[in-house]
Amino acid sequence: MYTAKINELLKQYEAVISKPNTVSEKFYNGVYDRWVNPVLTRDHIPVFWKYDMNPETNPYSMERLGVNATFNSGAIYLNGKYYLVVRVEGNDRKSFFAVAESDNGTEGFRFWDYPVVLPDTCPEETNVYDMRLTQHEDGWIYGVFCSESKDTKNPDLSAANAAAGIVRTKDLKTWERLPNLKTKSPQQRNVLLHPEFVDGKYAFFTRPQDDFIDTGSGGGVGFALCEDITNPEIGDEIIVSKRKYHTITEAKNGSGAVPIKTEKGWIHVAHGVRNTAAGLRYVIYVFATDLEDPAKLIAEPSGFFIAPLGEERVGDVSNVVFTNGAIVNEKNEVFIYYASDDTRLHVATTTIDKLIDYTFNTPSDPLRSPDCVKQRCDFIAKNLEFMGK
Ligand code: M1P
Repeated sequence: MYTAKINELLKQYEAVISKPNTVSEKFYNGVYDRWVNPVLTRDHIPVFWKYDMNPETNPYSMERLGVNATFNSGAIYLNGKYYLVVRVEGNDRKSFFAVAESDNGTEGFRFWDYPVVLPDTCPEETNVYDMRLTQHEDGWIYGVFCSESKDTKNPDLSAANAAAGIVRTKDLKTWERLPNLKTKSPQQRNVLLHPEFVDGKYAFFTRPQDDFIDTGSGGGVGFALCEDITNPEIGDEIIVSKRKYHTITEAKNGSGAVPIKTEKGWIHVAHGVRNTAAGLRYVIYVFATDLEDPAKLIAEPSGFFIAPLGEERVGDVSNVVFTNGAIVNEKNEVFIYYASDDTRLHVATTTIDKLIDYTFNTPSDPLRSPDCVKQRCDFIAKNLEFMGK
């Protein structure tokens, strides 16, 4: 029925999907485990998404519609299964969303037969990416993503506008598109919907930015309330996690996974960006906000939580790790899905207890070298005393 080559590709695909994953023994920090294999790569894309399977119309078994990358994924746990809404990027550079499903969250992710078909309600929209999935207490699952359009007012061919697109679903199959979020800031990316009402209103974590790439006057991760999700608009944004000079968030930062509710506060796994001679470096960091007032920062451990390591350092956009999805299961195990280099998707696992310990017992950044030295000396001194030296 198929050519020999297509049969071989189908076998290779099944081998990729069924490859077992294990915790990496090369990496230890006590905070989380890294896993040896990425959970999704472009090799996880079904053969029939790329190849015309019919030998009559594809006698050379030629790839017709290639896929370049599978990365930044929203994540949700439903009925004991782990679902990712993945950013899939075709060879044509356009991204789209596709659902991949696994029984255990660390291996065996298989894409559903068709990608997500979003209602095409925005004629100017050219690209969509980085969906955050929120299981909201109103009963809907919301997907908030970047809706990118050409900036037609700017003669620069690369000039673009980023806005927060919003969809909702009950089953990840049928999606209702709501209007894009209206905000005072010229552009928005990395926006997510908080899972609970705050003062009876919908609450968004935002990332105000003046420009498509540069956040400019945008001071960091923002927060604002919204009266009506079907006509979504926010007013002034309070900056919750600030960009700071000479830190991992100096150039920009942005929300990542939907905040994780714990007994001590909402834990956010976000990203921070700094500039280097080799270009931007993206790392993942953590902060926590108050249970009663989710706009109030209550902890921000110093430095990065996850930085690109080993093979994670090289890809289409090197020196990048990025997250927009995490899952907590009924055993309080935490699965943080993070992509490296806009190329592939990995998982890091930990537990709620460890995440709380990390978030609330890691010292904060003293912001200046002399104070960092003092912080480390105090730490060493306590250890030496404990060690009897
Ligand atoms: O290329 C790295 C990341 O760049 C953007 O993130 P930010 O808005 O913080 O700059 C996003 O486009 C993201 O998808 C991408 O991974």
